[in-house]
Amino acid sequence: MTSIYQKRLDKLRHILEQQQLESLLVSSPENVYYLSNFSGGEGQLLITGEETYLFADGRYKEQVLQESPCCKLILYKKYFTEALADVSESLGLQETGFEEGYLTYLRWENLKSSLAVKLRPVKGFVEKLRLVKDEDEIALIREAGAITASAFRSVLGEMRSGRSEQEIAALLEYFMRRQGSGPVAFETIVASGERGALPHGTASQKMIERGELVTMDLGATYQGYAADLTRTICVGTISAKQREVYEIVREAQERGIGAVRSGVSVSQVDSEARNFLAEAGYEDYFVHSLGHGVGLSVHEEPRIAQQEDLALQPGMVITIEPGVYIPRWGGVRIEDTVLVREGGCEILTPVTKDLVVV
Ligand SMILES: [Mn+2]
Repeated sequence: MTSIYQKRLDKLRHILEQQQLESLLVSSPENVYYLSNFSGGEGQLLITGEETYLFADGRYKEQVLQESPCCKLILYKKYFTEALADVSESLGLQETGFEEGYLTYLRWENLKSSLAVKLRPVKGFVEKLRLVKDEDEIALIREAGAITASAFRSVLGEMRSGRSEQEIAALLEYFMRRQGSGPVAFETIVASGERGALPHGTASQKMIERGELVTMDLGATYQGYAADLTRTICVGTISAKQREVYEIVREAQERGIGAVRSGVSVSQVDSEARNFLAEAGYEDYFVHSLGHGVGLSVHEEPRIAQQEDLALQPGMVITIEPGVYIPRWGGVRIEDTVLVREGGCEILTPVTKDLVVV
């Protein structure tokens, strides 16, 4: 039986052939994990036409043997670049590609001085494969989404005025971890009252007060795969304006989700939500793109934005997250992680969108 890793490596080798590149050095920890199942974070892969070498230091020996039987382990004592030079020389390699976004200047200098091979910068080879998720990946993101949604529901019972944003963020992260999440996918956002006008208002010491909207943006991980969920709720009492803005953002989000299906361009999906906000007079308060891909990274390709030109495919996992941010007033954002299907999409972060007032 061919493992999923073998399948992914075969696809990557096909890209290397097309690019006439005989070997590739993979340095991004997410890409290493994607191709080899090695989760240690400090391994590097050298992929040739026939073999996959995993370079790691002694701390990871047992872990590599357990996680990555498909790779040839090269343990190095001191310098990765020296070990890589040895392997390259023994294989007689002429040229190696490297991921230009994941090599520090120092390592580049070391590689240049110790390697006899020609180095070619490449971009997006593995990311291109990661764009469409396979069934194994979808199952993991679905689990991350279920954990995230469950933690959100749990925190509603703990939400009240007089608690700080940080306290609520800590509870959200605790609920996620307790329900099986790995390290959370990003710093949890809890932004109440006027702070809700900050799209990325990470939790502060501010106390939550009655009559305030509270935006919570959270994401669990499951075996490395992330989910991303945002809801805005209200504490105590709600004003007519708060309700109005909420319902407009909700409608924009539902229109965005309604547009998601295989074959539709990402800019079209963005437009569905953006045009509705424009009709309602709130376009200037929607200051970011509609969404992004989710997988091993919480922000990855594709971007769901005006300037992008890409058609959705079944198996892509993206967020739909319109928001309205009004300075010195507050904000509302509603976000789901969804799986693109042929005729529509499946929501992977199942939480009510009815306005919750606690
Ligand atoms: Mn997001």
